[in-house]
Amino acid sequence: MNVDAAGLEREIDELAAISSAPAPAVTRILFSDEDIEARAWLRAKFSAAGLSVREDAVGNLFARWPGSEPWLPAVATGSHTDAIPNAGKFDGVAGVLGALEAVRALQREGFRPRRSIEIIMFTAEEPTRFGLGCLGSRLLSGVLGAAEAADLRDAEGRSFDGLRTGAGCSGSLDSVRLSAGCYRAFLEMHIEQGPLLERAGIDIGAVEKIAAPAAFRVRIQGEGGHAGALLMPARRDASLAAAELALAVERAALESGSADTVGTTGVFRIEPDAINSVPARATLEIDLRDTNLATRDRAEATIRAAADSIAERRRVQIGIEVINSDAPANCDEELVSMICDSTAATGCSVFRMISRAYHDSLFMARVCPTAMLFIPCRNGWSHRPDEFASREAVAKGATVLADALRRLAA
Ligand code: HGY
Ligand code: MN
Ligand code: MN
Repeated sequence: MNVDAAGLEREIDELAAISSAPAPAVTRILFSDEDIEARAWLRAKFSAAGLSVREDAVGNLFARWPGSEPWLPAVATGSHTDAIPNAGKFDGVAGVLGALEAVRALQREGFRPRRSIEIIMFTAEEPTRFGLGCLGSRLLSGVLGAAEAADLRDAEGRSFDGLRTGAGCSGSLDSVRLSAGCYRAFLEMHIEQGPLLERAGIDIGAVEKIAAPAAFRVRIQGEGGHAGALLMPARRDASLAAAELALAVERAALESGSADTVGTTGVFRIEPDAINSVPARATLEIDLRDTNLATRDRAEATIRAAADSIAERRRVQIGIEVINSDAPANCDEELVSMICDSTAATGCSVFRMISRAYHDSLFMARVCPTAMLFIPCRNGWSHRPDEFASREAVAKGATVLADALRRLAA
């Protein structure tokens, strides 16, 4: 299998340049000008490879290599190309362009698929725009309904419908959901976003399970006042209640009894945000994950209990809204072992592992048999401009993916 490692590296760099942040950072927010430009760039790449491209009502892109028996459920692969602010150039992109190069490598060697092979670029994997991640794959899998999606608004109050039609998407949201049995399998190649593969010197991670993400928006209402004249006993400072709650999130994760529980207060806003004004309001967004649902639910209950006691002690109101609360996904064992076979067939080392980040695979696992293959990234860094995967690591991932696609589509 001859993957064009240099060409793939060039394409990753070309796509990284379509960003609202200066290099080496990549920012490509859903339905932004950069996202729209990146979609056009990708469409051209898919067409140049002879794939037939279609886009659904929310901007999921499908690039199909028709098989000789096109009526059979296709083999799907892909990932996302949107990027959170000041991210890196491999998250998601490695799985979309790696899939494209895997298809081109199979074309170059004269492979003729019996089942069609379809590359999917999922819209909105990142939660940046609407606060909810995996919008495209949630709608494809039916986890998110059309009515809920239509209600989504971004921080400026712009509606999902307004933004998607502005980005050139058309069609009803009801038309997005995939029919059961539409795909034989779905494989996603992705950087690990953790340090295990690099530390162990292993080429490929065969993902067995994808951790369950939950996210909460917390609004805290205290009472503001003059920083000089309002004496301490009379204060109901929302920012201090928020600070205590953020520490409670950390404690709940550390004391859950499992190393797999992670809690992050990634958004922490206070108002009026002025040095000489006692904060009246605070907004937090909390990300809580675990590979085990019951352990995550217990951690959530601990955080809620902490919020109740903080609210009482500090005489503030604390409202907790669930943004999402998803179950973990098990990858399909037949596909996981097939990925291991493909690593052996291509001279790559492999070990089985868990994905602690969520991916579109979390939802595609509800549509069809699904598995992921990870490639190492430097120090496990991700969601930061110095995110890096070597040309060799990306090429090995594309090679193993190509071998797996050939097995599934033959
Ligand atoms: O947050 C995540 O796990 C993914 O990178 N969106
Ligand atoms: Mn990401
Ligand atoms: Mn990703």
